[in-house]
Amino acid sequence: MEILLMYDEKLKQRVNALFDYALQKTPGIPALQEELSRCYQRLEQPMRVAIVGKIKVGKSTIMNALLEERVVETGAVETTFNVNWLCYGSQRSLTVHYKDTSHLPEPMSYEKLADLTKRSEDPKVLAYLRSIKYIQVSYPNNILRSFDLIDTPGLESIYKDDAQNTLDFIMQYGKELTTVTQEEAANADAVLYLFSKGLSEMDDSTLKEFQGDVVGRARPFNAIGVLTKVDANWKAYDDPVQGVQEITRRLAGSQQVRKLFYTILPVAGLLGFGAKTMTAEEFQTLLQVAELPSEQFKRLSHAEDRFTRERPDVTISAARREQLAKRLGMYGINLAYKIVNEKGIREQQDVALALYEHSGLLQLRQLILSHFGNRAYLIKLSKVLDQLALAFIDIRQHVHTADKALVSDIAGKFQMIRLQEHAFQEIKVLGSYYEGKLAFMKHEGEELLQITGEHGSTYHDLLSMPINATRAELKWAAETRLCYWKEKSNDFGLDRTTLDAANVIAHSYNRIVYELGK
Ligand SMILES: Nc1nc2c(ncn2[C@@H]2O[C@H](COP(=O)(O)OP(=O)(O)O)[C@@H](O)[C@H]2O)c(=O)[nH]1
Ligand SMILES: [Mg+2]
Repeated sequence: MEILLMYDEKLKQRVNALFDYALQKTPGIPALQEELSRCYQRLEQPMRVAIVGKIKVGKSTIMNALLEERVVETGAVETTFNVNWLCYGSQRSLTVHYKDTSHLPEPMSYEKLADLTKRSEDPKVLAYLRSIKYIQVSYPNNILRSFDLIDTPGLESIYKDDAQNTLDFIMQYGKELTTVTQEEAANADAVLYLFSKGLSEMDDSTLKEFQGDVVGRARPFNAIGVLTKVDANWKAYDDPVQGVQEITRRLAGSQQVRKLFYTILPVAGLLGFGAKTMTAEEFQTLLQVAELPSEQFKRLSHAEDRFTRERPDVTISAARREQLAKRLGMYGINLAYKIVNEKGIREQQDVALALYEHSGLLQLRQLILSHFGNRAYLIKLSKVLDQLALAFIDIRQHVHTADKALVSDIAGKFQMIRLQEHAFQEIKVLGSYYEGKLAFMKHEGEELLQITGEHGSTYHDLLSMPINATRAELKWAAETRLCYWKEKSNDFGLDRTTLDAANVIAHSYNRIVYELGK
């Protein structure tokens, strides 16, 4: 009994019929045929989620953390020189796509990936790397069954403490990489925007960096903000992910953010990735560290350079300590010390799980899957309709006078989908809600998310009913909510936008009542 699936199916049928009609009517307009075919195919392909943010903010680390294995390179600025486009495949493989489209895409062995993403000093290699548009990587990883993940080089940025080679690199390639990243963000169906800030810098001006071109096209329903590297605040908070939540919640509630992002989540990406991929050797080092007397550990673990220094009084080699710091960060090491010594947890799997739980990654992963995953078709369709609308204007200008009316007719029919389909009305209401324009109570806002499929698309999910609820019980629940929202849509003390929104929600319930009554 999958209701949204069913509505999605109906919507899909209508959209497909329109594409078939448009293709059949326009054999004499090649530019239109090409655009229509491209968009038609696009709807059949997986949703594309791009990871965007400044260079070195931790994009590739989050990407690997979501995949729960090391697929893309992380680290020095030079490591993310190209766009990595990951999609599901039963075997690991890669294909290089070039900027010059006359150069056909070229399959290569997966092992080439690291070389293809690292910048080289050799001018010949460098010229070759710059000729690449993106690297498509097929990989057998479960999350890629839900959507493609696109790792971007990042936006130009300079940090006070950047090393000279980083500054040189950014001076030389920053603009180029910024352009590439912006293009990917614009082409993706949905985007994760990463940013990282010190506590003292976390105010509304934080969001200035998001106002430019990059998020020009972000809509709350297809964009999530991620505050990463929050482990840097481990001295201010016992649990930094939880600690900064107060700040991210406040930010997420501000008018400015509600227009851009669905929400903002705090994450310690490095810790999440390290916990998921900890090796037996790293765990052994961790257990040895946990055996250090508390006073000595405190002195050592205060800062990374102290922790990793050569020390005659510590038997664990500096190299192994350094490896641990690189993989878990000082917060991760301090947390693991507590987990082992205070909670008495000593199994690798259990320690890793406890660390992961403090990274905020589980919440991010679940949000991406529910928020993007459950609305995939609609998010893709929305993007396609936007692109088509632009293409129609351009094509109409260039066709013979005799064909202009035909192009307009088809453009109009596509436009009607957005205007008529209830799912788009729901998205419009979601938009108003995110922008804070609706006079809704808290539970009403939650209900809006529920009924638009945030938590799943079965009747039970939409109505928030227990799994064993009967058809009659579901229908009764839908009728009750229908009454509630109808009444609200007639409350003339409310503003027009809120009344319209209540009407749309009432209609959402009405559809369920109708389907269940069949
Ligand atoms: N402490 C800490 N370091 C991180 C975190 N995420 C990434 N890093 C480090 O920041 C550097 C840049 O990360 P990377 O993922 O390559 O950034 P990208 O350029 O945005 O892809 C690497 O040295 C990472 O180990 C984090 O959550 N905490
Ligand atoms: Mg990167």
